[in-house]
Amino acid sequence: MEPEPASKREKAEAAMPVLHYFAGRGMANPLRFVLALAGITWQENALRERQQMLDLIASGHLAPFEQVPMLEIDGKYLTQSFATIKYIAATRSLYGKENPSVDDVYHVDTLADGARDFYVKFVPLPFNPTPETYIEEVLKKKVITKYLPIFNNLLKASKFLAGNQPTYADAVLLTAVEFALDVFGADVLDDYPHLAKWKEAAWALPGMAMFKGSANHFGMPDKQYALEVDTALGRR
Ligand SMILES: N[C@@H](CCC(=O)N[C@@H](CS)C(=O)NCC(=O)O)C(=O)O
Repeated sequence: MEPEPASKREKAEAAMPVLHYFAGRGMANPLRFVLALAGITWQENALRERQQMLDLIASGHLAPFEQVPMLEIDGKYLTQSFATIKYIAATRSLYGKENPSVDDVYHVDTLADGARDFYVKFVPLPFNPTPETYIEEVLKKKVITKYLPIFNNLLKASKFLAGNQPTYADAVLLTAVEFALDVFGADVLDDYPHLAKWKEAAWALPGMAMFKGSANHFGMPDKQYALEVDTALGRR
């Protein structure tokens, strides 16, 4: 096969979305899962040093809140992870219907916001000085017991959260369920058969299956990840 002309290749590379974040789950993971569901391939710009964060702030692309994740896509610089997720969902048809009504959008957004609330409870774990206590007192007693029964019930009547078509809410929930499984082990879903079945179906979706084996899919955050976040944010 003829090699692609440099200009064409450069253009394709330039068009590949870039996610600016740390090399780990954190606030970017729901967005990663939604990108995967949309079938989007992206590059990670892993922030490890303070200067990288300062350069991003200086570029103006983190305005107005000067926070990451920031996603470069469609010639735009998008910040605020859930505003970005909703942009992807709207532009890549992740509301489960071709022309969702305002009520359809509201319904899917509600489910995704609940899944986000579930997910964000795991985010502080690598920074907690007493993680075992946080797991026992917060995650086990308050978080798992609240969200797993709710999502299991929601999945009784349909294959995916908002019906028989996947939506971006499924991708957000999968981010949280993956974290719960990593912390508590496979048994955590033993009493939640609809959720367990849904999890298999969600991972089997075309974009998700490919993402799962890729370098953009991060495992449990470790001490090195926490160190890099603290360094890049100037907290140490
Ligand atoms: N609501 C924001 C929160 C993002 C956030 O808290 N980012 C942190 C890193 S995980 C950050 O950039 N902190 C720097 C700062 O707030 O100055 C989102 O969902 O994107």
